[in-house]
Amino acid sequence: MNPLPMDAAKEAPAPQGALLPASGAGLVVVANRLPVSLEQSAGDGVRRWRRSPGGLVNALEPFLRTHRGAWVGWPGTAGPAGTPAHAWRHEELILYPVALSAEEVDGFYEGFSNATLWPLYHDVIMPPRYRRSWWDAYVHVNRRFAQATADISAPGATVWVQDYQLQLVPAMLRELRPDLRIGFFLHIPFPPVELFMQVPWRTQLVQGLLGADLIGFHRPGGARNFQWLARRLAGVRVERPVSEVGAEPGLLGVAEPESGRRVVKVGAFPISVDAADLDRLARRGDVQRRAEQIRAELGDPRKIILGVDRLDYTKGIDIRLRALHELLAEGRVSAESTTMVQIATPSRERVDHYLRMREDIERTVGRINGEFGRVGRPAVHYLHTSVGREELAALYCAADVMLVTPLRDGMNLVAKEYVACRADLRGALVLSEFAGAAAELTSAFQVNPYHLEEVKSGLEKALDISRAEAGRRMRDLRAQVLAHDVGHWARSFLTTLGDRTPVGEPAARTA
Ligand code: ADQ
Repeated sequence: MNPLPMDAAKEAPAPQGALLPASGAGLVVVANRLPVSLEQSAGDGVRRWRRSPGGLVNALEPFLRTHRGAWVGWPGTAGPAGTPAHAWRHEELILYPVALSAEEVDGFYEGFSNATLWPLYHDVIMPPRYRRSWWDAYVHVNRRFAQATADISAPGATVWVQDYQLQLVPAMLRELRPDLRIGFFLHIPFPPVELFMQVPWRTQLVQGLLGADLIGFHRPGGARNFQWLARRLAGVRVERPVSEVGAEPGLLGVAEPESGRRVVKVGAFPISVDAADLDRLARRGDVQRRAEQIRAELGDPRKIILGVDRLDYTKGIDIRLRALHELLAEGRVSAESTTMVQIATPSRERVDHYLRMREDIERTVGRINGEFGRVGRPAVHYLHTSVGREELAALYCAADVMLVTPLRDGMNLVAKEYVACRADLRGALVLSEFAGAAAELTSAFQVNPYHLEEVKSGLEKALDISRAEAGRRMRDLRAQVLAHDVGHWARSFLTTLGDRTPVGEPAARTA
C-alpha cells in the first residue's frame, strides 16, 4: 500500500492496491486536478476520496481502461512541497498525484493560472495581472507535472495534457521523453492575437504548446489565432491553415535540430456532454417526480427561469439578473407568474474579485426580491452551492427557460446538459453568442450579453414561446447534442492524435 502524499492522507482511508503496470501506463491524462475529491460521509464522518462527477472522466474512462490508463493531477489540497508522488488506484483508475505546496497553489494556480491566464483568455473582462513570481511558479509546477508524466508513461505511450494551467508541459515532456505521442486540449477560449501579445512570456507559452503533436481548441477561430502566433513568435511554417469550419486540422512545420522538421497538428474539437446518459437520467421516474416537486416547492409558477454556473465573472450572472430586474420593473414579466432559480457553485473564493463579484450578485438578488418578492414568494431563488447530478437533471426538467449568458466561454456545458435533459421537447434556451456552444446550438435564442435590451427581449421571447415552436427548436438542438457527445469529442481527438499518416499523403478515408 502506498500512502497519499498529502495532508489528506490523515483523514482519508489509505488508497488500496498497486498500481502502475511494471511497463508504465499506455495512455496518460494530465490535468490540473485529479478526477477525485475528498468528501465527508454523512454516516461515519470519515472523509473519503470520491470520483468527481464529470463528463471528462466518464468520456475518457473507456480509453483509460483499455490502454492501461493513468491520470496525473493535483488532488486539490495543499501539502508539503516536494513530497514524492506515489501512484494509487481508485476504482478502475490509476491516479498519480502531484503535490503542491501552499506557495505553489498561490503562484501557479491562483496567480498565473487564474489571475493572469483566465482573464486574458476571456477577452480581458477583468484586467490580467502579470507578475514575475507567478510566472516562475507556473514554470516550476509545469516542470513537476512533466516529470511526473515522464516517470509513469510506457515507451511510446499517448499523453493527453488538459487546459491552460499546463501549457508548458508538452515541450517539457517532449524534452524528457521524445518517444511519447503528446496531445494538448485547451478548455477555455484562445484569445485574439492582439490580446495574447500582451503576455511578457508569450513566446515561451507558444513554444510550450508546440511540444505537442496535436493542439486542440473548441473553435476554429482559436486554432487560427494560435497558428498566426506560432508563425509570428516561434517562426514555424504554416503548412496547412486551419479551415474556416475546422473540418481538417491545420499543419505547422516546426524546425528540429535532429529530425529537421516535426509536424504539429492544430484543430477544433468542440467538447460536449455525456448526452445519452443525461437523457436516460432525465427520463427516470424519480427525476421527473423531483422536477414536479421543485415546481410545487416554488409555488407552481407559470414559468421557471434557471441559471446554473460556477460563480465566475465570465458567466454573466449579473447580466441576466439585470435583465430580469428591468423586465419586472417595466411590467413585461410578472413576479406573480415567473420565478427565477440561480444555482451558483462556489469557485475560487480566495481570489479578491471573485469575492467582490459574489457580493454584487447577492446584493442584486436582494434588491430584486426586496422590490418584487412577497413573503414566501421571492422572485429569485439564489443558492450558493453545488448540487448533485440527479438534482441538476430535475432542475433542468423543471425549467421553462434556461438562461446562459456568459461574456465569453470556451464551450459551456450547462447549455448542452439542458438540451440533453429535454426529451419532452419543452423548454427554451437563451444562449450568449460568446459561448463556444453558440456555433452548434443555432436554434437557441441567441443574444449578445453586452446588449442588455437584446438579453431582455431574448428572455421575453423564450418565456412567451409557443409549444410548437419550443418543440421545433428543441428537436434541432437535441439532434446536434445527441449526435456530438463527449465520447465523439474524445474519439475524434485521440484518432487525430494517433493518425501518423505522413504529411503530404492523404489520410485513409473512413466510412
Ligand atoms: P466551466 O467554466 O466550469 O468549464 P461549463 O462548461 O459550464 O463551465 O461546465 C460547468 C460544469 O459544472 C457543468 O457540467 C455543470 O453541470 C457543472 N455545474 C455548474 N454549476 C453547478 C452547480 N451549482 N451544481 C452542480 N454542478 C454544477 C470549462 C470552460 C467551459 C468548457 C468546459 C469544458 O470554462 O467553457 O465548456 O471547461 O471544456
